[in-house]
Amino acid sequence: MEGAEQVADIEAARKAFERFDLNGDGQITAAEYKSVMAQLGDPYVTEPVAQAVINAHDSNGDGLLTFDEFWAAQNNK
Ligand SMILES: [Ca+2]
Ligand SMILES: [Ca+2]
Repeated sequence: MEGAEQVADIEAARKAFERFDLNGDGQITAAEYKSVMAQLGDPYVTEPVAQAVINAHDSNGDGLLTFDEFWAAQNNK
């Protein structure tokens, strides 16, 4: 069942990613991250904080989080 669990995880991660990717362009910006965290009830995530979170997982350094980078972050806790 290891394979099935992996699939479930990636599907859950994709849903989470889509929740943050407000405009559906496949990348999470700091502004998107910030507004979703505010919706989730965390108003303390300011845009610089959001950018720092993204930068921590942004492996190609473009300041945006793709699903691949997001997924790698999920697997790297
Ligand atoms: Ca986006
Ligand atoms: Ca990136």
